[in-house]
Amino acid sequence: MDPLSIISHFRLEGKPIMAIPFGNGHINDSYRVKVDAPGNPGYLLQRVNHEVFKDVPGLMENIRKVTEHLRSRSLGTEVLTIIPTKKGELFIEKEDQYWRVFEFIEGARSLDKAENAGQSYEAGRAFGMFLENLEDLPVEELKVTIPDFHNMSRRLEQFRESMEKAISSRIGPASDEISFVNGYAEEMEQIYLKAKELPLRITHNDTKFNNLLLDRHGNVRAVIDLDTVMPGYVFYDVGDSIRTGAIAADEDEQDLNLVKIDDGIYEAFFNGYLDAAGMKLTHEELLSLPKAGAYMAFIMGVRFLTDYMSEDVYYKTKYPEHNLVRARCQLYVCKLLLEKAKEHGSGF
Ligand code: ADP
Ligand code: GN1
Ligand code: MG
Repeated sequence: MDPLSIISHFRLEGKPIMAIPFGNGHINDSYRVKVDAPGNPGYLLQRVNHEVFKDVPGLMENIRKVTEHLRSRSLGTEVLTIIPTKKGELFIEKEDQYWRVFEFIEGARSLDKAENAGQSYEAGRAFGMFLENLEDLPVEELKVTIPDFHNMSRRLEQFRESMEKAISSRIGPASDEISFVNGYAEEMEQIYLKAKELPLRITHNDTKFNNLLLDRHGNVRAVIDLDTVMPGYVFYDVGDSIRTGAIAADEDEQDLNLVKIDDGIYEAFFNGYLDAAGMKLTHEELLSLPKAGAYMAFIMGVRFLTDYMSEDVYYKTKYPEHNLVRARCQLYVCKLLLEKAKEHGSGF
């Protein structure tokens, strides 16, 4: 369906004049929509990936609750604003495709990794505040939008199932990555089993660095991509930011010599997160944090590898080996972050 015909169903100010594909997300299709109303920054139209998110009404209801709750707090950041349809719905369904609209936050950037420690501190603080500000929204109020999203046991099971069905031309080039996953599977699963004792809180669950909008001074304008906000553990959020924000390379870097931890950025993220939310965390939660980045890098490596074996059905890819390259990089990131956690003598 044409985005411009879809957008006409929403309650906009002005007349839409163009819809341009936008952003670097791997899941949804996003368009920046410009309108002819003077001074209006326009809108972000998204086709929600219904293969990934089976319950779009539940997901949109989650976002409504979370954004309303955040708006009622005194925040330093902006909150996503849902634009309803002309009939007052949170989304529209046309030909089994689901569309929604947010106000466009203008003059902000999303970066794939932090450029300096200042940005990283602010990112940590923003995600910490996100946790803190949602503390009094009961966890049970939110639907689980993707079951077992960061469940290591389930992700490893899916990986093994994909291996059974994979064609040999996909298994051959991935032999090193398959060995790495098999070698670390038990250690990583143990972390998950221990995590199940931790308090279940409302977490974002997709805190990669480009799910923040920053202003030109490196301050956070908004936490975005709220599709996976649901019950989770704090170390998921800390880990996903660390594996993306604190590595001096892209998530899909092909030259592993360029993949390094930036210690200043790494420490700054923890400082920011703990300054905002540290007082709320239990002793066990604090103990879980040093290995968080390694855990999340490993689970992403497993998921990218699973998708490579399944011939790229989940993530958007730019070339045939893209998922393998992503998996290779993330498993390497896992190795680096695990070494760092062990240096610090992580007790989790
Ligand atoms: P995906 O699930 O595909 O990652 P996101 O919700 O993260 O989708 O959106 C994709 C990109 O669009 C973001 O990385 C960001 O650059 C941009 N974006 C998302 N929401 C807004 C918004 N309200 N205003 C401006 N840019 C946005
Ligand atoms: C996806 O939607 P996006 O691009 O922010 C994925 C995350 C992965 C990430 C890897 C719903 O995030 O879990 O960490 O790609 N989101 C979903 O880059 O699967
Ligand atoms: Mg995103």
